[in-house]
Amino acid sequence: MTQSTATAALGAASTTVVRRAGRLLAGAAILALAALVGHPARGASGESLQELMKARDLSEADVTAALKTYMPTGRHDDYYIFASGGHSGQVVVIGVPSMRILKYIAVFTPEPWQGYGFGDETDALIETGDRHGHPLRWADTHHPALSELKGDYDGRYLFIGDKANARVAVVDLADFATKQIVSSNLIESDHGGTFVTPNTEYVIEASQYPAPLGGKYAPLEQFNDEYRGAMIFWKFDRDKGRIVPEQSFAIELPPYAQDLVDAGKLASDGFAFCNSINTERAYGGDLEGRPPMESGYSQNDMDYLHVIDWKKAEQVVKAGKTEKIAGFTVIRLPVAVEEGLLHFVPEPKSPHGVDVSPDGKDIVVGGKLDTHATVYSIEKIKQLIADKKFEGTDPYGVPILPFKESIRGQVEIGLGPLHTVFDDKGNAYTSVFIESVAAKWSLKDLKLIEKIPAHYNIGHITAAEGDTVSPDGKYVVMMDKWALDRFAPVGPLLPQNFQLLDVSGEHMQLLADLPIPLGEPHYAQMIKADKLKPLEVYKPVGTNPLTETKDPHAVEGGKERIDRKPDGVHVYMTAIRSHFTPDIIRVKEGETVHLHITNLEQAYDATHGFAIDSHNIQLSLEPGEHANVTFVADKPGVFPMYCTEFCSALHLEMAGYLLVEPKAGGTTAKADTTAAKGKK
Ligand SMILES: [Cu+2]
Repeated sequence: MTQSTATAALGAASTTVVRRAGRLLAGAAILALAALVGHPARGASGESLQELMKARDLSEADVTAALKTYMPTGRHDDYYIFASGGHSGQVVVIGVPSMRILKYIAVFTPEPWQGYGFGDETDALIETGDRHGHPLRWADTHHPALSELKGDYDGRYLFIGDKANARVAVVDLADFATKQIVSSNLIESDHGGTFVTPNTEYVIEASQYPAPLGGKYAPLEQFNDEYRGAMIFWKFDRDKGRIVPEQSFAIELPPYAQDLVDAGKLASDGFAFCNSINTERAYGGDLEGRPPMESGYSQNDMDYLHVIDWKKAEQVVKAGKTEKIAGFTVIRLPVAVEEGLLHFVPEPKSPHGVDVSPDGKDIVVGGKLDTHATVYSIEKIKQLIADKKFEGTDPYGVPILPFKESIRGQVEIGLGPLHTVFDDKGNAYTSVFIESVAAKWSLKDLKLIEKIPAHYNIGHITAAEGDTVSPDGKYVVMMDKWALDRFAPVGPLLPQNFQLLDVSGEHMQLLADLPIPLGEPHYAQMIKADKLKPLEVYKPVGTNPLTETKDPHAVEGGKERIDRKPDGVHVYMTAIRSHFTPDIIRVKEGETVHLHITNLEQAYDATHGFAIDSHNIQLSLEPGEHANVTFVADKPGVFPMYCTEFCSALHLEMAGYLLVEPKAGGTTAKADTTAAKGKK
């Protein structure tokens, strides 16, 4: 047997092992599988599987996990995870089961590789997210939400919230690029964002820390009267793929520090559910004789689950029973009460996740300082509202439904339940922060089935299609806040850890750890890969990704030119392997330069970059893409420009010069040379 046929045979044998692994692995008898192949499987360097396992100190469970996650070169993952990138202001795209990072999507912050924030359009896009006149160049991306149709992910858009600055962004999954950033100027921070209604009619963003609505000032002593929360319903235009602020509205809420949200579906369609963590209305003051925020927030045994009838709210908006605050349409709190679109139900102490079951009948709440997952019944809640069976009202007149008559039951699952996701077999999976486990329990009987340890401090949890009306089961990912001892040490600031679980069998199995070294990836959603149909190239050539149409400045091959206009020098440039045309730009000191660059390539992955030294210019031009960048050539000098992607054998030669000639009276480089040679 020649070397190559032996390798081919080994490849075929490995494939057999993997296929059988999928069907037969009950107990992970890897050694027996190796024997099935006929001979012990051998690696390229000749070791048997047993020898490899011994040399690398791998257990059978390790090898099973490896077989379940290994992707031979060229094979694609079954799922995508879209995870918030935390402080980076980006989104992380991860393949499952391989747990390979596939992309960081630039959203709220400049990202040089994608040229995001370094050209006219993306720079302006980031600026649309500036607030109160302050440039914002960071974000705390928190909750990504995939667009839905009939309660299922449709693979078209992704929304992501910025907790720190109360902003929402829209990412188009055709090109994995950010298209829009909106903020209301109504609220100062959010946490309950983003969550979508079942047909993505609205993208929901709920405030977190109460403040006077609309960016006004009011002293903390007026907290109860002047400070407020709000839930914003951003209207989404599916055809245009953009949020329509003019058709969006908010509902004013008491200052209870609203937390996470989920939209009802099927049995609970038309409702939104939101937790609150500060019905105490504490506002800190540890140096002023009041309890600190943490204890002030956690004195009551119960907070309030907010039950919001958004379909009724839509009618109230249509009827014009709204006010404008900071230019935003708001249903004021007394109107919300009067119209019966806001009700409270007590919920266990300091809750976090509120999660609607796939059939929409149950709403699961985890109380961080409690040991239960509490399961509310939408049927009971609707009946209590219809019967006006309230146990009282809060200080703002909001009716409170009786706790015991609103719930279907509680499951004792451990200390610190946070967030719950679902599989296709009627099971729920709850992250349990203080105990540091993921708990699997039965939605039907409300019985705990099994726990698996997290390493360490599990926050959120995500499941394959787990927020939809039809979850897939198969995989659950634990998002751990701590990662000590999981990875090679990298100084005091460690990555966070995503841990992939196989939940297809009787017992949960830990398959893989993925360090996320970029920010606290708060939450994620997992979608079946074949639901996405990403673009390969921009068509037609000259497309501006933000407008998704041919840019008015798009440049055709052969029509490259430099035009001097009243507003400056317009350079119409093309990029194609391996040159820019024109490759020399001559301007005078102080002139404004408008670069219009089209990548003429139509080959998949034929990206060119474009950078100019010392001008903070770096573009990424995907095949067919057009970008514009404007700058003032305020310093005389010679500035090389070059392609920043290794695009071809002559990539280094894909370069040119920006020559900024000094104003009259200045000194040119040529003059310097001649002077030095004494020929002046
Ligand atoms: Cu290039």
